[in-house]
Amino acid sequence: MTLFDDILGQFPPEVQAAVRKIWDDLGPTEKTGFLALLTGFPTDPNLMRRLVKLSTAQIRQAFGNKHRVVIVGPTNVGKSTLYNQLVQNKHDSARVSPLPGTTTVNQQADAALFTVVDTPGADAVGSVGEKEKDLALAAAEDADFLVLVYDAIQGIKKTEQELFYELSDLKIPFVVVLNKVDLVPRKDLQSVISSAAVNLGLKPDEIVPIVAKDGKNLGKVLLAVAATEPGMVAALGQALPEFRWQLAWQTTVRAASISATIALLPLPIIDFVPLVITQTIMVVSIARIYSYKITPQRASELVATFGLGFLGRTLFQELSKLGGFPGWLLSAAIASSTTVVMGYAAVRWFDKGQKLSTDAIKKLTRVITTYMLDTLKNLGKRKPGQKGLQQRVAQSLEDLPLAESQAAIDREAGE
Ligand SMILES: Nc1nc2c(ncn2[C@@H]2O[C@H](COP(=O)(O)OP(=O)(O)OP(=O)(O)O)[C@@H](O)[C@H]2O)c(=O)[nH]1
Ligand SMILES: [Mg+2]
Repeated sequence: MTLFDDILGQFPPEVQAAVRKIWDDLGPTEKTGFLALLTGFPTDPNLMRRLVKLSTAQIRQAFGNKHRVVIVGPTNVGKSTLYNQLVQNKHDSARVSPLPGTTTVNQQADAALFTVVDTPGADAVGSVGEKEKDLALAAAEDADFLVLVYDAIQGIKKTEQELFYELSDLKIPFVVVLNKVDLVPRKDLQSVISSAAVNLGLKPDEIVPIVAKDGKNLGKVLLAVAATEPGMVAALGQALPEFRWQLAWQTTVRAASISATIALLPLPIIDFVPLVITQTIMVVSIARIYSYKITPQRASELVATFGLGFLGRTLFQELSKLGGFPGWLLSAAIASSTTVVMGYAAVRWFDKGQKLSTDAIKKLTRVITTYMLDTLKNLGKRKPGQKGLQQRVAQSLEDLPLAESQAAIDREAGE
């Protein structure tokens, strides 16, 4: 048995297949680095299991290689228009027209690692458009991710509903977008979205309103892809440089919320070993978003050079002296804030080749720790559950005003 099989055997059964698949796709240097990372996990098997379970999505993001996004939906809803927005090369553009049935065959275009597929309308009733529907469904079955497009004016009726069930039965991650919202009067938009959601059995915030014609909210579509399918994040970042910061931020938030829950594990207060692993995987992911080649070993060296583990311990000691906060809350706030700063430092490094100054690191860590303590303190005195804490931390970080743009956080860091 190889070392890898040995380690894999300790993973929870539900993640073994996913990890095996990732493993098979890795090159030799990545394999060595990945093993080195895994052997750094705590030796207590229960602890290790919990950590691996927490990090599976992250691992998929750092090492996964999925890249086929298929756009599907009824006829004339704007699928080809959306496709053209995603395609980088103008000569790959699809034909768009007000006439239903414009697209009759599947077509695909490459954008770096990222392949987008446009399909004909898939809402055939009876024999009209049957061939087109079959083509669209065949492409959908082969997808890593589906973008389901509907028309805000046409709404979701029986045919649209049936198509939705057919596609969601494929068990492929998807996002639902409601196109042409420019044609909906502003005051009606919320109710149009709500009724589409009701008809699809979704929550309103699971539907992304867009204007494919001018690209409005395209970023939200991509972030939805990244949120549901971590294996796609790197491909998205490489294909669409203008969304890198948002993707990196989303990656950071994911890692930071995992870091916070590590603080709930029965470890010696603020044990940074598992944190370093989470942060290393995050750094590998961010590197991939910026098309920067890095091995897991090199990433963990980088994590060490920023010295955030040390800073976290110091901060923990300082703040515990003040009293007023339970230990788990302090650890959670510090673990998440140091992870955020690490993520930002990684962005600066991969994006601009600049190392964040020690002062900037200290300042940002303090600001974000204070913010986290502030937003988490009303969780109460009782230790929250893992899921609850993870969600709260993610939500707080999504609301963090600093994170609106890279420029905003640059300013706060004084860089
Ligand atoms: N107002 C408005 N019109 C749009 C928008 N997106 C697409 N359209 C228009 O809707 C019509 C259909 O667009 P297509 O992109 O061809 O739609 P499709 O889903 O590919 O259509 P088929 O290939 O026929 O299934 C065209 O006239 C587009 O200009 C939008 O966001 N707002
Ligand atoms: Mg079309």
